[in-house]
Amino acid sequence: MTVYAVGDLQGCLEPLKCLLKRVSFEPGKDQLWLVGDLVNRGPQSLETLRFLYAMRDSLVCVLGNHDLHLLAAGRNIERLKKGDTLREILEAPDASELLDWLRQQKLLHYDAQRDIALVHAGIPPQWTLKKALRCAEEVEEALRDDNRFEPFLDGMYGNEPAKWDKELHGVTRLRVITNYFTRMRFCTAEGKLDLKSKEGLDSAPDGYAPWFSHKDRKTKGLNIIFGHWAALEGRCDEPGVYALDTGCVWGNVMTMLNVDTRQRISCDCDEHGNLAASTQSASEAGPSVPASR
Ligand SMILES: [Mn+2]
Repeated sequence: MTVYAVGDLQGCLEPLKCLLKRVSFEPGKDQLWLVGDLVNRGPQSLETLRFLYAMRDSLVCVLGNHDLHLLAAGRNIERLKKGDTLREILEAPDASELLDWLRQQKLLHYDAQRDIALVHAGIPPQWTLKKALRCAEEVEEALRDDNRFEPFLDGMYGNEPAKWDKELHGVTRLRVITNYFTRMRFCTAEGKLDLKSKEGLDSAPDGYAPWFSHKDRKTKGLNIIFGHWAALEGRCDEPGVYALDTGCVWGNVMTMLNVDTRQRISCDCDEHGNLAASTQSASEAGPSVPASR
């Protein structure tokens, strides 16, 4: 069995199919890890979700902010926004089956054998892995609980409080946890979030740094795969931390990491809709550039 992890799909199905083909992915034998943001903004959100659902036994999936937004829209808790491409899912005859599967997914996955974690945005610097897993479980339980699902979705939106406090309770507590795992980019060493800056490393507000670069980060030494931050273009200098969102939906490439060998490959669509692909050795940093460009 080989484990592959892929960056944010956002409804881009063809590049995903291209990558799976290139690694000769065998469902039932190999495993595909998804960093979340399976849908939205891209051209084939419904088809992507159906494709994944059909191979669900070969997947490990963590949820991203766009996936949670879809779940909220599916319960009429949040309206679709300009630029959302989720309506086709909500109006599909198999919508409830797809969304029921989605809400069973995790916020944080840890593979003990490989000592590697999978998360959409990141793990805040002040949390150990053990603490992070416990917090993720609190949200995962609310997602699966019919009585708590809608109150959670309703209370999930918002940037405050900006920082974790163990005394927090109810949906406020779940909101901070969810913001860490699904929306975080920059924070302070104590884990105070800035959710406004979305650009690259040089856009950090004073006193803030990328979640992974704080020197006292308690998950140092743990391998972590994350997505969400397209402006990093797949570059992350922190040892053992793998950035996989290479902005496929924004016209760039989709990146896949062989979790066992750490080799990266990527696929994109050129202007004629043909797929291009390239391979990069594990020692090179950053996303690979398609051979056609
Ligand atoms: Mn995201």
